[in-house]
Amino acid sequence: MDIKAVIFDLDGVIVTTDDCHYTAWKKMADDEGIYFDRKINERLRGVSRMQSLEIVLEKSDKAYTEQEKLALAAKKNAYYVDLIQKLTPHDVLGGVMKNLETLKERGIKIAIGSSSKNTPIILNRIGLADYFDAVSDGNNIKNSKPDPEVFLKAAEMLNIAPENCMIVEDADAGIEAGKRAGMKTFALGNATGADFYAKSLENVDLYKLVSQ
Ligand code: B16
Ligand code: MG
Repeated sequence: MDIKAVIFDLDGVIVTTDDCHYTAWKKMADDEGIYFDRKINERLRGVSRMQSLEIVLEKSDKAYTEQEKLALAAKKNAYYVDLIQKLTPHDVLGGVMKNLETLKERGIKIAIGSSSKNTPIILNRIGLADYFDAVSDGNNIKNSKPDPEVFLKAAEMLNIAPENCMIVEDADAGIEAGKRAGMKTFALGNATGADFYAKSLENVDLYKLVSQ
């Protein structure tokens, strides 16, 4: 493999914000009397805020106007932003810092490729705001995962060809995006269909893998 950069998804890979997303959607759905559970929440991983809302509303009989939908998404986001204020560097997932440090030391570029518009807040809270060589997120893309745009933008920012990049993802939508971008893919947790897989980054040496 000739990997020169590793692009990390944020929610569910670097930090445990996936649970904050669940709690915030659940609260919004309960307010509206809409059924929502963790199984439905799995379908929201890596998917944009408005597309996530459409999935949540599948369980509702009410026809919401565009304006009402925007208000519901804003309400969920307010709950979510409130929850992520409590994040600290301790919430960075196991094995992440060790891998980031080794890749950096050995000259492999590291980037964020996240669908989230809250990426800057999260990186600030966990003390990694200036740590990555590039940050591509929900604020600079038109199409969210499984579209490859967020990863292609990250590669462009790094000035590295897509075939020399590997993405690390916890969502099927993200793995599909990485494949469509022409990159190597590493799946974590419940994500499937990737070139490589691990339950978490705890016992993984990404540098060793990419330098093979
Ligand atoms: P926001 P990732 C994604 O982040 C989340 O997995 C997904 O659940 C969320 O809907 C999306 O970000 C948008 O987030 O509402 O904060 O803009 O996994 O691509 O880092
Ligand atoms: Mg994710």
